[in-house]
Amino acid sequence: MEQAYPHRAPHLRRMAIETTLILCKPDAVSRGLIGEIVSRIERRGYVISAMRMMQLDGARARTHYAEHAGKPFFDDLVSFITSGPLVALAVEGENAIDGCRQLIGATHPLQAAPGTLRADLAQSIGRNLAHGSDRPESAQRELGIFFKDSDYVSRRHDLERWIKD
Ligand code: DAT
Ligand code: MG
Repeated sequence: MEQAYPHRAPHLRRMAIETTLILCKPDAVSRGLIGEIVSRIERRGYVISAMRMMQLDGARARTHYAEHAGKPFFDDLVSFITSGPLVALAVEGENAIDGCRQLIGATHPLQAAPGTLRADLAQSIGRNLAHGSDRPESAQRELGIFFKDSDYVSRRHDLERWIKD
C-alpha cells in the first residue's frame, strides 16, 4: 500500500491528516452554541490546533466568501457574517475536511441529515451556525485568512495517541 506519510510512526503513515477551518458563525455565538459545536468536533476525535474569537470586517468577509461573490445572497451573507463575533477554529484529524462537513450537515438545515449540527439546531440557510472548508485548497486559503503560523499549537501527540487507522 502507498505510504502517504513515510516520516510518521508506522500506524500513522497511511492516515490522511488534514487541517480544516471551522467557524462558529455569529448566530452560534449569540445563541450560546460555541460549546455545542466544539464539543461535537472534539467528541468525533478531531483536535483543535488554533482558536480565536473575533468580529470580521467586510473586506475579510468578502475574501473568505470570495467564491460566492456575485450570487444573489452574497451581500446578506457578508452582512450576517460581520454582524457579531464569531469563533474560528483550526481543526485537525484524519479526513477532517469531509468529516467536519459531515457533522455540520448540508447547507440548508432541511436537507441536513438528522444528527448533524444544522439539522439538530438550525432552521434556515441564512442562519446555519457553522462553516467548514469544503476541500484542501479552500482549507489552506481560508485558514490563512484567520490564522498566522504562530497561532498554531502542535496536537501531534494527541492525534498519535487517540486516533487509529
Ligand atoms: P456551506 O456553508 O454549506 O459550505 P456554501 O458554501 O454553498 O455552503 O454557502 C456559504 C453560505 O452561504 C451558506 O452557509 C449559507 C449561505 N447560502 C448558500 N446558499 C444560499 C442561498 N441559496 N440562499 C441564501 N444563503 C445561502
Ligand atoms: Mg462552503
